[in-house]
Amino acid sequence: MSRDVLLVNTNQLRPAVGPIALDYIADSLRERRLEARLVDLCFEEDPEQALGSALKEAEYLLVGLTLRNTDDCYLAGGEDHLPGFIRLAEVARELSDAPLVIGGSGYSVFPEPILRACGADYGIAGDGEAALVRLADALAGEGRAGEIPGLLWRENGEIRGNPPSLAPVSELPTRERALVCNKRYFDEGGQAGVETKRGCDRGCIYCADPLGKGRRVRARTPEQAADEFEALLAQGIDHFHLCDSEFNVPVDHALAVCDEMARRGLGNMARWYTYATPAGFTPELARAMRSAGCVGVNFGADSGDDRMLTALGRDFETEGLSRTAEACREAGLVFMYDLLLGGPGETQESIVHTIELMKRISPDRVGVSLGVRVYEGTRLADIVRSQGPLENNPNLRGTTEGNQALLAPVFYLSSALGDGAAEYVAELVGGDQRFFFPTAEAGTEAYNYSDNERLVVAIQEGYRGAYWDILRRLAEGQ
Ligand code: B12
Repeated sequence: MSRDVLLVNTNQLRPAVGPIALDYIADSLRERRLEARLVDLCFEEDPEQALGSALKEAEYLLVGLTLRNTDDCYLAGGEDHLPGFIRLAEVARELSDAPLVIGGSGYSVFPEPILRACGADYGIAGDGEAALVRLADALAGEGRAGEIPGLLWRENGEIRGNPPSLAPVSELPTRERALVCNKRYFDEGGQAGVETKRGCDRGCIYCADPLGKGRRVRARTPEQAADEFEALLAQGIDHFHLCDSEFNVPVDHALAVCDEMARRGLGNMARWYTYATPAGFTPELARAMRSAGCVGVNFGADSGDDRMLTALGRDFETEGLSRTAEACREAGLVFMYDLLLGGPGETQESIVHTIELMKRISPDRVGVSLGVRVYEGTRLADIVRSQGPLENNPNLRGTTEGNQALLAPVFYLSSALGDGAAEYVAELVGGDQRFFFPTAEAGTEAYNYSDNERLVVAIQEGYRGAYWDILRRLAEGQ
């Protein structure tokens, strides 16, 4: 029986973001003497044909498809990636008898409905490394599938599933990052991803991260994190984006990673960006991050109105936004505040407070999302359900008919804002260059990384780094 596993990257968005998940899974398969092969549809002109050829080339123990994004999660964008993914799963089904397994960050938000929709044999929700190895073993006749954490399977016409794994990630093997062509992603996507921890214990009412990654933070050791940077530096990559939900949760681990990187002199070689929370973002941490090579931080600020911060389940106040800004400026970090407007309780008044505060604090960039994607399993979904049937809910935009699982893109946009919410925000922003806000002239490309031609061209011309920072430099002529 074949011991080859075919891993398929189905994400074709531009700029190209590397499927680090498949690198990680390959490292775990290799440890068990299973061979991972990759078909990366991101770089294929004709994805269906490329998938078909790979399937015909060999026999596989299993075929694994990754689904990174179900949609662009952006009301102004409105792209749904699921139909394309389902089509690829159908092609795999038609052309191969190997068991078909799906996983990924997008998949893990809706494991049951997506498995139902795409006809695969198995799904793995959450962590994929150990689970896929155990499934491969079981399919090879060495062990049982029934108890694998995160596994979903079909039984008598029903879908059954186990809760996802919350096992420590420090026990996973060394990350060699050898399956994916990370250098090509760097050349065409401007950066490589690195994960120093998994999971988030914060209580934001809308966030999907804890669904896929767990509500407990599980960290790599600082040495493991630094080793992974070194593995990618050795491949000729020197700009990175962390794939942690929030780098500074918990702060102790963030400081320890920075110390280890600085100790190895990586601060002079690697330039990296990350997400972080303003809660507990101290001047000491900002300095340590800068010494470790961090150049830019994207903070999920959400709102500049204390009432809204509480409503969204955030654990900081607007005053924390001013302090965080000072800490970044002092340390020489470029920073962006991401806003999430339109959530439960949002009013024109709270939006005025927010935009005014942003203009006062003046982060290097402010990202504005209007409308909050609703995910099953979040407190926001509970709020939506408590407001009655989706179809009649005046606070919802997007697909409200026949979308009980919330799988098709659907967004919360407080009805208190009336019909002209986007125009209202645009007026308050007033064309201020620091704000990424889609307008009729600029289009959603102004701030949506899923198929963004401006970024693709800039990266071809040599720009590197976080996309918001590339867009900033483009606007400032740097
Ligand atoms: C970092 C990040 C970014 C960075 C990426 C930087 C980089 N170079 O990697 C940037 C800023 C570029 C970005 C952009 C976008 N992102 Co983003 N991003 C993240 C984040 C924080 C981490 C993703 C990651 O790499 N995690 C680490 C890897 C190892 O985890 P993983 O991919 O989930 O893989 C594990 C499992 O899922 C599983 N698995 C994965 N594949 C497979 C396959 C098989 C067969 C199996 C069995 C298992 C399996 O095993 C893996 C290892 O355990 C996540 C949220 C989160 N905390 O995960 C959002 C997230 C993935 N992003 C999201 C979105 C929406 C986007 C954008 C579309 C936003 C936009 N409109 O512009 C773009 C898309 C860009 C693109 N080209 O794809 C959403 C997707 C939600 C959804 N409904 O699908 C997420 C979940 C955030 C959220 N909560 O809303 N993103």
